[in-house]
Formats: sequence, structure tokens, C-alpha cells
Amino acid sequence: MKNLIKSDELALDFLRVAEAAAIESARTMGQGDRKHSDHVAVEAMREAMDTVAMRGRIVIGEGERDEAPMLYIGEEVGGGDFSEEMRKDFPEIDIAVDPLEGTNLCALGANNAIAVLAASERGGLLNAPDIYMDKIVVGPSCKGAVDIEAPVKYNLKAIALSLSRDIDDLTVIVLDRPRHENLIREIREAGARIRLISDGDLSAGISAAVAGTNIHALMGIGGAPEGVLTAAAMKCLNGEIQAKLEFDPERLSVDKDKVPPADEVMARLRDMGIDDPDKIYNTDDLAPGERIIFAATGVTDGALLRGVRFFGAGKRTNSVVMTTDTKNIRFVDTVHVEGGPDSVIRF
Ligand code: VTB
Repeated sequence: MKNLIKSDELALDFLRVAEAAAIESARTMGQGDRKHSDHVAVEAMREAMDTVAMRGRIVIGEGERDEAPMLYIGEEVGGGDFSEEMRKDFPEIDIAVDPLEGTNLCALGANNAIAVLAASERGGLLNAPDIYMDKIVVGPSCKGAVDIEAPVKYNLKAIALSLSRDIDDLTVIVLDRPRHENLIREIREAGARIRLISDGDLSAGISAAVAGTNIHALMGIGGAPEGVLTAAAMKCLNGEIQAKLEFDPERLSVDKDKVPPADEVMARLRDMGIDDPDKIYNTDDLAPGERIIFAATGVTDGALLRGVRFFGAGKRTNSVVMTTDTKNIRFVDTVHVEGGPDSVIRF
């Protein structure tokens, strides 16, 4: 059938794309140059993306057209190796990318840097602006139990109840930022444990939705693009995200001149089709797609994924690739063999 999204086939294509970005950025691990790490991830992702048989369009990427040479919002990607005639039959796909989530983490060789992308049928991923977003992310057992507008203590009680444990047995991940001073105090007062992270609230959100990671929730303000990618992952993992756009300098604990003026942001939001800046977004608002594909590859070691390992005969990557319609969650361990016929592959 024409234009049908074959999720399982595309999932393996997107796996390749995430792996390519992870491998290139992992090569730069610890060099202390986050821009360079990001740049190589973007280039590798863009190049691999073009080999996929799709008519892809970037909806969340590296920025606006005039500020990013590749993977900018609106860029058409995919189908590069195919004729115009063949391309007509390819599925139309919207794509959200974060070629290197946690550029600092990679530059410092710290844990939890990942290469990520999500895809869906057209219109299936919110075109979120690159501003801040307040988020709460929980796993399947806590779905429907939390409310981003409720006091922190209420949410922690609800999470504890849903997981049949005490609040002091919970671990919440929070980005270590001055804007979270109150949030951190309230979590401490409620008695839960906290893991403060320097960067990477997307991989943290994914961990919160996977049992066995010992992470029970993500709370606080991070990037809105990462929020959409988190929502795509939640659709596949049966978790939940609630979110709200945030651009009030006071709530962000920054000087007024550090964020664009409110009327400018409001105008940008309206251009993107967002009328109500105070809207509470749920998982489906952020990722309404019915056929979502999510792929992430570890760049450095993390709670869920190992980082890229390089050895004489090649390299090894660890990824998760998930689909909503075929309901597969694949943890993929790939050995990329480069050596000759004598290469030894370890189990
Ligand atoms: C957020 C978060 C990301 O960067 O965008 C953060 O969502 C930036 O926050 O996961 P600050 O402006 O306060 O540094 C990450 O942590 C990593 O890209």
C-alpha cells in the first residue's frame, strides 16, 4: 500500500541513525569541547537519516533554518539515495531529533549522554518552541496519579502509594539548577531521595518509566524540545509526562535580560499554533501520533544504556528502539565490525 508507515522496518533504520550519531560523538568524549561533540553528532545523524526510505520533515531539531545548517526545523530529510519517482511512494514522517542530548556530559565523559530521535506520522509530534518546560514524568504504575499543578508532597505521596512503598523509598531526579531551589527543598521535606543531575533530563525521564532503574520520577524545568521527545518515549513505555511551558524569568530564577521578553515569546508561540501559554500538556498533547517510533543510543554509560565502546576490530553500541503500533521495545546490542576476517567478537 502506498505511503504506509512500516514501523518495524523504519525502527531499524532509525536505530542505525541513532547509532551513527552516538558513535561519532562518543569518539569526542572527554575532549572538553561540547560544540564539537554536538557538531559531529548532527553531521552523522543527518547523513544516516538521508539513507532512510521516507519523506521526512524535521519538527524538532537544531534550531531555525537561519541558525542551524543541518537538521533545522522544517528541513526535509530522507530518500537521498532514491529516485524522485520512488520517493513519491515513501511515507511522510515528522521527526524530532536530539543528536546529542547532554553535550556537556559527553564533553566531560560524564554519564547519561545519549543520541535520540523520535518519528511519527505527520502532525504526531508537537512543534514545541525551544524554551523551558516544567515537567513531571512517571512510569506506568503511577499513570493518572500525579498532577503537575498539585503540591510536590501530594505527588510524592501518590507515587509512593502507586508503587506500594514509602515516600522515603523514592528517588526523584532533578536538574541541578538555582531555579529548582524550592522544588528540591519540598522534595527533601517530604522525605524522598533526590538525584541531582547536571544535564540530561530526557534520559532521566526515560529511566523513570522503566522499572528496575531505581528512579521513580523526574521533576522540574528543562527544555521543551526534550519534553516532546520524552512524551514520544512515554507513549512507547506506557509512562506519563505532564508539562507546562515556562518563560517567566522569576520562575526560572534568571535576570530579565537572560530570557526573551514575554510578548516576543507569546508571538512565537502563536506562530507555532500555541494560543494558551499556560496550557498543561499531557503525553498525548506533546506526542499525539498513533505511530510513534523512538530510538536512543547510549553515548556515555547510563542508567539504561551503556556508552559506545571502541575496540580493535570495531565498536559496540547499546540502544533502545520502541514502536507504539507494533508495541515492541527492543534493547539492541550492536557490534559494528570493522576488522578483517580474523576479528574476534565477544559475547
Ligand atoms: C535542559 C534539559 C536538557 O539541558 O534543556 C538543559 O532539558 C538546559 O538547561 O536535558 P539550562 O539552560 O538550565 O542549562 C539539558 O540538561 C541537556 O541538554
